[in-house]
Amino acid sequence: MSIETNPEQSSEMREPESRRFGLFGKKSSGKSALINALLGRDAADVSETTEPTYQAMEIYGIGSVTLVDTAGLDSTGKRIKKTQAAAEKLDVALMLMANDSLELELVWMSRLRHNGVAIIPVISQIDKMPDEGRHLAAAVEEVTGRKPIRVSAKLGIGLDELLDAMRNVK
Ligand SMILES: Nc1nc2c(ncn2[C@@H]2O[C@H](COP(=O)(O)OP(=O)(O)OP(=O)(O)O)[C@@H](O)[C@H]2O)c(=O)[nH]1
Ligand SMILES: [Mg+2]
Repeated sequence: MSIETNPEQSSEMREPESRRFGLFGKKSSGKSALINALLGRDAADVSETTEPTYQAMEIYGIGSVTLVDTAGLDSTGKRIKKTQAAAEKLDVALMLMANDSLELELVWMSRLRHNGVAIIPVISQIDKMPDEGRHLAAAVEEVTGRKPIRVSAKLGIGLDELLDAMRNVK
């Protein structure tokens, strides 16, 4: 058995007990920026994610977690296949939504749930929205029955609430 000596290091390896959180959303929905905001440093590539990347972090109350950054849900070919493969090895999915076209997100949420993955719906980039994402959050809640967490990776809004949700997810 191999042991990860530096949990801060980006790695595909993980401690056996670490929970896996995958970040999903269309291209440019802010997945990598949110990972960086959660980690408090520039760890994920904010230009383009071609395949799943793995970052370890400690969350008080959970311990070590692995954040899996994925290619956009609107990717095609090899990229989306890798995202599909990554989705099968997750405990929790953060589903990022930054606009009101939600078809792909809804399909993926249903697929993930079917595979036993818990879902945390997230409205991202709320600093860009005139009402800070309230309307979009209400629409998502109406369709999914879940109240999304509204975040801005840029301004650091909603991160504590998101960490709470990550801590408390069943
Ligand atoms: N204003 C604002 N811009 C953001 C926020 N989050 C991300 N961005 C910007 O939006 C663009 C896309 O962000 P990324 O984090 O790269 O998005 P992504 O979902 O990882 O994109 P892909 O890896 O291509 O799928 C970048 O220019 C970010 O700087 C945010 O909360 N507010
Ligand atoms: Mg990215």
